[in-house]
Amino acid sequence: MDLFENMQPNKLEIVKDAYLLKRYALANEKPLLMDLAQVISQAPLRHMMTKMGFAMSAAMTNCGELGWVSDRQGYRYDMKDPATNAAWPLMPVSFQQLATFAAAEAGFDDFVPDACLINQYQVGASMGLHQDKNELDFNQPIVSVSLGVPAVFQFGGLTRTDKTLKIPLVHGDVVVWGGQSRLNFHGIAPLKMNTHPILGAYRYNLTFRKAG
Ligand SMILES: O=C(O)CCC(=O)C(=O)O
Repeated sequence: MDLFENMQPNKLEIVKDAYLLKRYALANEKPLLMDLAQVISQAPLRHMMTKMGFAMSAAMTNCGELGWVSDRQGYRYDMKDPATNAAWPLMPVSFQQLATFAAAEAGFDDFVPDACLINQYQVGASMGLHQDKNELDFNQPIVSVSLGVPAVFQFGGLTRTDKTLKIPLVHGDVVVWGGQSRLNFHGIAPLKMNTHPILGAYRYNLTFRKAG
């Protein structure tokens, strides 16, 4: 049976308080992609280290007041890019607006993110199941934008071993979760080889959070 049977075509409820907004980011695609390139040129993508000393599979950078970083000391938000000791690039207006509007579309009004983590996946790259728990206020939702080649988003429950739903994501899709699903485990299955006409062999993900 289709996971999203009997739903509106563009706004699909994944579980309570979690929505997939199909192709939602395409309305403002051009500025979004230009701003993405600009942010990456200011704060280049890099493979951060885990606490255990392994390089993360996705390459990452950030924009906004706070950036998510990982190194041998663990995960945290930092106002500065540890590679340069400079502030992260400002969050572009196209990013802010997309996050705020998408959150409202999913029922979370007045979301103003202060952190945008940018993940770049190449073929084979993945993100293991995890919870987003470094933020101060779990009443704030998470807005996650997919760009580039398709991927499979895994969305589970409140424990790591809960069954996960497998949600195919394509360029422009936005997933928003909060409320009862704010702390659900989620991840990305290894990226399959593919090519996007603008972004090439890569998938980019923008994850917006109110971290501080
Ligand atoms: O790439 C994605 O769609 C998910 C990213 C994610 O879960 C994260 O950055 O915490």
